[in-house]
Amino acid sequence: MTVPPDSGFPNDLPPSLSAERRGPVAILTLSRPQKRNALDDATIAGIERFFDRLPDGVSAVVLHGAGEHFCAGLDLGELTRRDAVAGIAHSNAWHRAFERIQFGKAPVIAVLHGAVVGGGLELAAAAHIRVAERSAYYALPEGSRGIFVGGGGAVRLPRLIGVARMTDMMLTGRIYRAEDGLAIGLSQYVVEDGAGLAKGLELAGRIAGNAPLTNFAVMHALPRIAEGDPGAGYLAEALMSAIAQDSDEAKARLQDLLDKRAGKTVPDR
Ligand code: 1HE
Repeated sequence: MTVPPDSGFPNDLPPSLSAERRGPVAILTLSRPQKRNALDDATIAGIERFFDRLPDGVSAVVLHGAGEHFCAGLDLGELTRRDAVAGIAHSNAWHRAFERIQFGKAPVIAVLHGAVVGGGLELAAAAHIRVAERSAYYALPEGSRGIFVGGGGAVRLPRLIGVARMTDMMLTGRIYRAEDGLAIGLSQYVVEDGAGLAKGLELAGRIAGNAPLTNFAVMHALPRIAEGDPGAGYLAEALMSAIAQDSDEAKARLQDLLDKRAGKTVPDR
């Protein structure tokens, strides 16, 4: 079983992926635990299709992995000899798939456990929020395997942890455990083993309750503003903010707060 028939998900996903719908939240599971969820070409193409054709009404996605590990990265069994042109095409296929995650229709929460290595870390980096169970660990074994990242890691990982830390991971094979990954920005949350999916679903539920325009602005405007020229960023921010606050939904939500119908901004006890 990969996809329930009435879920609205593409019915041509590979067996290495399974998808489930819980109201406004979709769960995509890397389902090849016998190969530690290594990413072969069919899985990468399936990820692209899944995020490209996310059904209407899905407002958040939780991505996780079956078995003991989130993902062992590139399927090394498929790393046959490719010439440079074929190698570029292969890398571009990963770029396309992961772009659909980062700049798709709905925020994505990656729930991480066990190995989050190589292409698995590149996949996780394309998500908007990462929840790590204590068992999670991060590495870029490409360095010791004589290759280089090819799934967008050179672009996304320095933005999370800085060029110096990524350089160290690649040159020395350094492995970060979950707690250290939290400290350096690889994940935003660490939870106990086995609690990741519940945490991911809780966060997805909150995200799905946001105004759609807010989620759009955070996914599509924020990273471009943060990485671009500040002058253009202030302009884009002003426009985005004006559009968002002018929506009926924003007005209703702000009125709820003024009328004491909305929750206050206070930390959990
Ligand atoms: C695999 C892969 C894989 C496992 N491709 N088959 N990634 C790596 O360099 C990580 C390589 N994998 C490992 O270090 C370990 O497998 C793990 C630490 C992730 C898990 O260890 P363990 O003891 O639970 O499993 P295992 O016994 O090593 O592997 C179980 C099976 O999964 C075994 O196959 P089997 O047929 O002998 O049972 C392994 O061969 C298979 N397997 N990992 C293919 N990666 C866009 S560029 C990205 C570049 C990269 O990602 S490079 C990093 C690649």
